[in-house]
Amino acid sequence: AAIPQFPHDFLWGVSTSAHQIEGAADERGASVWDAFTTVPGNVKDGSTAAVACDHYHRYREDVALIRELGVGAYRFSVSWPRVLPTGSGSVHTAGLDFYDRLVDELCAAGIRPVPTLFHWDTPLVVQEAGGWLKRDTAERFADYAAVVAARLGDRVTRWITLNEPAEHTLLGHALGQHAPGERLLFDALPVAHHQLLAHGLAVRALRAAGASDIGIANSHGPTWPASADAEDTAAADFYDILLNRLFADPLLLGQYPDGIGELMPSPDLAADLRTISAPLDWYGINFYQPTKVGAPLPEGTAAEFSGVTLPPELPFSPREIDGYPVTDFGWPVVPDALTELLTAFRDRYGDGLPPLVITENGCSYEGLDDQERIDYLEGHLRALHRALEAGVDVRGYFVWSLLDNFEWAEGYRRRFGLVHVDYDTLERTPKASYDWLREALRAQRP
Ligand code: GCO
Repeated sequence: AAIPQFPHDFLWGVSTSAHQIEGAADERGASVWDAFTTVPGNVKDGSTAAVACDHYHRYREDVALIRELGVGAYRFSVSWPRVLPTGSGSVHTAGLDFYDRLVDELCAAGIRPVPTLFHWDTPLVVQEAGGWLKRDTAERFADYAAVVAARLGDRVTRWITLNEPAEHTLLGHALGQHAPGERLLFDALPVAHHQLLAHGLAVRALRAAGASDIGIANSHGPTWPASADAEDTAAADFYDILLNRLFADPLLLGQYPDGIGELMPSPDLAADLRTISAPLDWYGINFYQPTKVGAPLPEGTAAEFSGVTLPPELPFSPREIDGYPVTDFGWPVVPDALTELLTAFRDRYGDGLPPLVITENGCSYEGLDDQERIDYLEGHLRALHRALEAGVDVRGYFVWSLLDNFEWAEGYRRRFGLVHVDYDTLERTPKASYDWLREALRAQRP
């Protein structure tokens, strides 16, 4: 079955990230993920992204795959340590040249390049100087944004500053299950503030370079209380603040959720919030699943969800969402939650909400004949269309991901690609979902 008719100027795309697909780690500066993956146990299959999909050398073939798919845009990320090996100072020319060639290849194929400037691969030198716990990193990031915009800004108009600062804060700094492996719990909150500040300063740098189409991509999902009991609804509300509002409120309302602001390290919080809430041209949402949350489990056991183990010290505990199919990753498939999320965003942020773009949506399943991925994508596109019909202003949709790739702490075990990658031969093979999406897009009226 085809998918509903979307507006004729709806932006269709696919998403990837540098560390997850590029490889060629020996041709760039080190990042926190290179260091993290060398520590035994950090990556469940013991792998690293030193080679990954070798996109760095095979990008022409991958651009051809994007072109044949028929999407109009490609969201990738620029590796900060590939452009500035120590995070600042001298530019690694060969690194910046790679993105120059990639953008030219995309433009020649009639595909709009949509670079994300930060997708978790902080230069290791920046991390060793304090990383996102240090305010100065926000300034370094803005300088890096200016370097990239100066080189690519004549062909790139649509920019994304950060990818999922919420997950990078939670997994990378509060729980230590992602790079840089800090287990700070609530002492990780400054990481949120400094990423938001970096975003605001980068917006300023991009506008100074002439950019006129700027967004951010953050992970969001509805948080459902485990029960109507007060302690469960309070826990779900708290998780909603940490996952959703901690970032969206400063960006879209210019204020932190109640009680959070005074926890943030800032010489002048009001001034920082003015920088953070610089007007956006659109807001990107990465959506995968809803989360069910309740009060901490009585026995205080750590609770596992979507591959993440939350320690008993946190004032909430995730709960299984049963009654729905689950992906190979154990993530529940609940398309209606996307409609719920988007209408809730519209209701919460009202006029403060710029146009939305789904910057990531996808699922992990094995196999080339991936009917489950077709069902997942079709279900979520129908749910997205219901949000459009309810009046939510959504302008685009990007599938995570073009290629099977390095799935962070899971290594290569989780396959999110429309295209299969054989990691021994690096051969790409389009899956059934690739063919399905290509036909579905052809059926969209121009
Ligand atoms: C992100 C995401 C991706 C993941 C995808 C599946 O940060 O945008 O984490 O990098 O690969 O969400 O988990």
